Amino acid sequence: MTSSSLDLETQLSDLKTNALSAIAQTSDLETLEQLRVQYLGKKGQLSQVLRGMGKLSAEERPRIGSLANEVKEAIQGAIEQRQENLQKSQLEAKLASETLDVTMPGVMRSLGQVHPLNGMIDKMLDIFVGLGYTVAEGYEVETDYYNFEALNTPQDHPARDMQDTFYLPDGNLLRTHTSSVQIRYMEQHEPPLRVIAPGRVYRRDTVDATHSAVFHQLELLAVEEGLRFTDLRGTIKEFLRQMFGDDLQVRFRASYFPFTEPSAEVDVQWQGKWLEVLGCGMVDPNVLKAVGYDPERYTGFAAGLGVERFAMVLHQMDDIRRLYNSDLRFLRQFI
Ligand code: 2NL
Repeated sequence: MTSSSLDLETQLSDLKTNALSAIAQTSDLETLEQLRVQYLGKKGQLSQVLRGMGKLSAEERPRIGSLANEVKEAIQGAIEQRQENLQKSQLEAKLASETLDVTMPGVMRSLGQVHPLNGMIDKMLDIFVGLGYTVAEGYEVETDYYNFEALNTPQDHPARDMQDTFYLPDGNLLRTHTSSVQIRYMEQHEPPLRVIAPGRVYRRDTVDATHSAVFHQLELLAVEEGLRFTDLRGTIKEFLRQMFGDDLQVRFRASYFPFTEPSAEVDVQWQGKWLEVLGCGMVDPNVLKAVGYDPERYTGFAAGLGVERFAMVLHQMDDIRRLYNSDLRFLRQFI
């Protein structure tokens, strides 16, 4: 054995001892990687020692070679082992610091609620959809024709009084009822039809506890061969029964509307008093003619109601303005 082979043996054994001790003392993955480069890298300590192998004799070379291999594998193995341990303890530390208490209450979001007016409209739509009606919507700005003319209300009619309507500079107006929606619907469809039109309408009214210049209406319309006043009566009674409850007393009083003939106003017996809740009638033949229907073949019935009035009666409200000024202390009562 030559001195240089002994020398290399010692160097390799020292290298191994130092490396293993340094690896064992490492407490983070970054330093561990630095050690790998330092010992096993291309310019690392092991490569440097192996450079000395050139001086060895042919017999010594394989022995030192396999020794070097052993040292390399030992260091490699130690690094991998350490790496695994460090990764594992890092993960454990992370998990420990991020523990999640799945039994903790969540972050509550307040959901908001349906406004009593919309709640009332929803309830009405549900009832009429149950009776086979289709919901239709239209424009709040209307032409004179769709708001009045087609509804048997010509220019000189008392209901056309300037006082009753908001006119726009271009001659259009803010609709005073949702009947215009139904006129447009009839123009687009052939009987038989059942349609309801809910929506915002405008009247030139002075605002007080029971009047508003902007309010909500719901109108219904049915056109078919052979429809009679009893069909209207049965429909209205069923609607009111579902709104106010079973065993409701309902009264039809003769009345007048330009677009229906005959016409009636309907009262219900409520908390000991007769209360007017809606207007209705058989569609005037002139209205059917205006949309191109043959009034000899088809008859129709229609009704209109103010949604605010129903909300006020059913929720016992004393002032219509409470429905518009968004006071949550008031609105929260109607969940
Ligand atoms: C009321 C009365 C009513 C109608 C609305 C109507 C619609 C068409 C044809 C015929 Cl397209 N009539 N609507 C009929 C009778 C009464 O409303 O007091 N509303 C608040």
